[in-house]
Amino acid sequence: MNQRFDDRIKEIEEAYEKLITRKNELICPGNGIYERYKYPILTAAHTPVYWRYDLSPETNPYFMERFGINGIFNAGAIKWKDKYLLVARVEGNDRKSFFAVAESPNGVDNFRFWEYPIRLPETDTPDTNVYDMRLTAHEDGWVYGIFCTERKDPEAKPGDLSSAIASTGIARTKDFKNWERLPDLKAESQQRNVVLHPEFVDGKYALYTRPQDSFIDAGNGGGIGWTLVPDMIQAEAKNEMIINARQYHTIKELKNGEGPHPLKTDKGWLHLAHGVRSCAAGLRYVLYVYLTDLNEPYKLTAEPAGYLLAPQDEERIGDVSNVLFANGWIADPDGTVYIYYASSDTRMHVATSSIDRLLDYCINTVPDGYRSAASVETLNTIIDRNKSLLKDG
Ligand code: M1P
Repeated sequence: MNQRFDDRIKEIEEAYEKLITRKNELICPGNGIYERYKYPILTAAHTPVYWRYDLSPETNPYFMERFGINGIFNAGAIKWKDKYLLVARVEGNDRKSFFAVAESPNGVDNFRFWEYPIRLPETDTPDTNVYDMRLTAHEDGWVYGIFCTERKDPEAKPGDLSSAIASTGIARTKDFKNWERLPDLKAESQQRNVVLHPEFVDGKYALYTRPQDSFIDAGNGGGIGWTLVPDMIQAEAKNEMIINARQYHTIKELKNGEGPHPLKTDKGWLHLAHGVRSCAAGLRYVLYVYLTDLNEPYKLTAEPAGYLLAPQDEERIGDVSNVLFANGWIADPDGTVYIYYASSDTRMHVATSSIDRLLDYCINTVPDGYRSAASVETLNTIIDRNKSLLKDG
């Protein structure tokens, strides 16, 4: 009999169950474009107790953690068999990330991890770290998981233990348990934030890319790119064309990257992306949307000024503070959109909106005028119109 063990296991399992089954609450009235929710939907504490602890009083008499989880963030998302699935980036205390599926019956709470994390096959050059999977149920019948694979830079000088190479890993599945690993995307530059478009374009697979000069810096990378590849088994990014560029003094001045794959709407492809700028506090990551042509998804048709979502309150703080990042969203048949976003490389949240609202926001919000005076003009137009309405009313 080990009373300490028995008390601790009971306390920890009860707290876990309470956390997992907690009902989420909408934060109202919101800004009309989307609503946030009160509680994060996935945190390190949402990982099963039997992942973190050895449950045997013989080998773990103090009932202590044997495998620490540091954070859960940057999850891909998909609706599958009527369940909302997130393929989350799980980062252990050892700084290695891996993927694990968490499932919810309603998309906003009660997310529960499947028994085991994903056992992702490696290529001949093993990945040091894998993260940020984007899921695409492609019209070819496979669900693709495209992710970043990071390895030490073979050219790093002796003593430089930080330089790394970011490439794009590709895997596919039909059940989220068994994954087939395909060769990494061949590209001239380092790549992160690569996303597969769900439909063939001109009979080819279409990829959103993010060419970058080095592991962190986009450098001359220019923005979100687009490339067509004849097949995913020997995928190579050639003739990348920038479809959503970075701009001076905007939310995406330093770099940007496609989020999840765009949603098909009757007004075009609706995209979610992140934009990064530099400031005294470091890098600030926010989320924004843009719209492209239905038949030519590489042609920009609308882009509101500024961000859709930026870190607020506790979202501002975490392992990498002042960061919102999204690589998953789900559109239900009734038009509800679940935006899954991570804050500060630490935890996952959800915000809800609808296709109609996001399109209205995208099309009817004035684009960036790139000058203070242009912003004042936009604001004055709104005030003038409202003043005449108030007078008439
Ligand atoms: O730390 C913020 C994000 O930094 C990277 O994103 P990007 O390549 O656009 O700068 C990624 O490492 C991402 O996982 C991380 O959330």
